[in-house]
Amino acid sequence: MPFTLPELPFAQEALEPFISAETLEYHYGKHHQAYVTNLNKLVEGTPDADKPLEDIILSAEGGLFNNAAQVWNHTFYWGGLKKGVSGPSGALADAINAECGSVDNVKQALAEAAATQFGSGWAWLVLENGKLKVTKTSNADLPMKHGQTALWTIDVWEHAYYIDTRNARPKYIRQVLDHLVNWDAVGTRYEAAK
Ligand code: MN3
Repeated sequence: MPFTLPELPFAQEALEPFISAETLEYHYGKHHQAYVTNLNKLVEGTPDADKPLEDIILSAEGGLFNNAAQVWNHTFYWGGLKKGVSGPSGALADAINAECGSVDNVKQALAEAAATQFGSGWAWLVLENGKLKVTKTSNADLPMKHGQTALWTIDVWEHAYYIDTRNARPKYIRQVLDHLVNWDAVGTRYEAAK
């Protein structure tokens, strides 16, 4: 069965004014869709056509890996965004305070990783050997290729922010970290992974 573009977990206007509906029209409707379309072309008629997405990501290289990983990365990115979630709670909040000192420290580390990722890529909050860690990856690369469990990500490809903040990547990063982190989703992911 072909891979399909998962539905966005929010309305296209839901993240405004920080991420516009126009950005989502292109980023979700064109870019994410293109990765799905390309992935389907690459696996058609091959044994990968019937494999789960994560199996393809873990075994593939080159164009197949890039498209499969980008399908996963974008679905994961959307799932971590929501306007108006005040902050982490429960076990995630406890772990952040114990391991990182404060939520602000985590946000600062994510902002730095996202701003200093040279060229296209992603910054991540991951779980590695049971501990929280902030990382960054280039292009389509992602934590599962490195034995880590992703908890949250921010897309720093130019297509993620150029419509809204033009060349000002740090402004996009700051707005996402201050207003759009779905800490409830991060908490659920943490509970499932720890
Ligand atoms: Mn993107």
